[in-house]
Amino acid sequence: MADKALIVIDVQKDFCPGGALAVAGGDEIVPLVNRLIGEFDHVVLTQDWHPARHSSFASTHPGRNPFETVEMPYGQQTLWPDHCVQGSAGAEFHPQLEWTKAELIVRKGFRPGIDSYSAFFENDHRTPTGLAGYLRERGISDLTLVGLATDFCVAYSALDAVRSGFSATVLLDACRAIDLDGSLAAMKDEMAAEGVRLG
Ligand code: VGL
Ligand code: ZN
Repeated sequence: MADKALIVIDVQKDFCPGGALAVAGGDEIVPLVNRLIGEFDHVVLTQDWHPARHSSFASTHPGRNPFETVEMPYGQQTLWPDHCVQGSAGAEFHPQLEWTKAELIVRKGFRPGIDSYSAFFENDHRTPTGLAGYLRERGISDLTLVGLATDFCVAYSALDAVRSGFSATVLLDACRAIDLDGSLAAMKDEMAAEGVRLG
């Protein structure tokens, strides 16, 4: 039987209520995510991990505001409030997340000039994080994804998972969305069209 892993995306303080880029209800998923961590043999976490003055921060672009879009060398990029700065309290995992069992923590978004929503590739869709190789080498082919935010880092990760040859299920009850200009519906459609199972 295919080996399975739970991929827990960005369950960090800055994406929970009170955080710098709070996702509505982001903290509500923690009990369910903890239950899933208990059930899976293999658990991988991702951690959004930006240097100060990261190019995805609106504050880095004079005259720009959060949630606007800019053109970057690799394509369109949404600008965000400063969040998940390396070593800051906001970049820590949610205090109730039972993360100690995780076998790997993938940090992403650490290159100053490029954002990385996906756990597999940065936003140029070309620069790998190394996660695909790690999973393949370990014989893990069946992924269940949960976390924050459904329509950004979870969806990008799930799409890259199927495009990289993994099977991927997103458990929507264990995710919460930012939902910017209809992004949740758009990303759910795209995931379904590309073969991501939505559970
Ligand atoms: C995320 C926006 C910026 C996410 C990360 O985890 O979905 N969204 N950085
Ligand atoms: Zn980020």
